[in-house]
Amino acid sequence: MRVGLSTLFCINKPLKSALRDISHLNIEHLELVDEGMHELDGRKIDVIRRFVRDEGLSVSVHAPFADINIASTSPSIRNAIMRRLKKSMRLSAKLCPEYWIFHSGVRSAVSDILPELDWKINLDSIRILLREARKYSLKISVENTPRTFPFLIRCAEDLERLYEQLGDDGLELGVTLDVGHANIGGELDKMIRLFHRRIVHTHLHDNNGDRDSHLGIGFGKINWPKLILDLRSVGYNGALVVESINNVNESISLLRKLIGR
Ligand SMILES: [Mn+2]
Repeated sequence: MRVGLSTLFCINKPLKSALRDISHLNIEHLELVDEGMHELDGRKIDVIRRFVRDEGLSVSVHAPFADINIASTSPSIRNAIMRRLKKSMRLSAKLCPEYWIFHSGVRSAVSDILPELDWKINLDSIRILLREARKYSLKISVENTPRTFPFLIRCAEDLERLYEQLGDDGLELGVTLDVGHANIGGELDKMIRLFHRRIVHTHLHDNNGDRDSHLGIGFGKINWPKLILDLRSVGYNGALVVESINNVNESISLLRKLIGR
């Protein structure tokens, strides 16, 4: 397992100065968030490529997520969203990331009147993303989202349904276990038990089980020593990506201690 860090906490800072700050931290993996001031373009890709080479880091990319709904029931809006995601994939592929991580679609104001339509569109969109990823040999992964938002894939049951319906296509789709999100649903143990064969990547942040507060590791109620033991016992050997908004330093130190680095 490697200690990683998401740029989520610094997407309000210009990329170059954010990377300068990150270079002082003791990490082995970097997750770039394709959002805010770090929205990917050719120039930023060159900067990132140089940085991760010089620092000897492995890389992942978090897909755009603000205003993104792959289950949008409006064809024109969904087209724009899919174009934005395809652009992210095309640019991300140049970084040879371990994974490109995305969120499921979201229920909308018409979901109650048109039941199942958003789920069907969500499934179609995931198939399109998988096809696009194949073009670039890019590996992609879907993240479990918090119960406090109307996402379509939030809990183990949603993921089971997704994989059941994806059939063979599902073999190419990994799961990013977001530990904080799973904790809100009280499903951390269940997620690991049911999906450890599919979990290829993780996001780590803390909370008190009530809302998606993205606290530093050890600043909420998650039992971190147990989590590390559980991940170890299922043979997880991917990145542990700190995705807190505050206390990034403390989170990295605690995590290093927990995995014995
Ligand atoms: Mn996450």
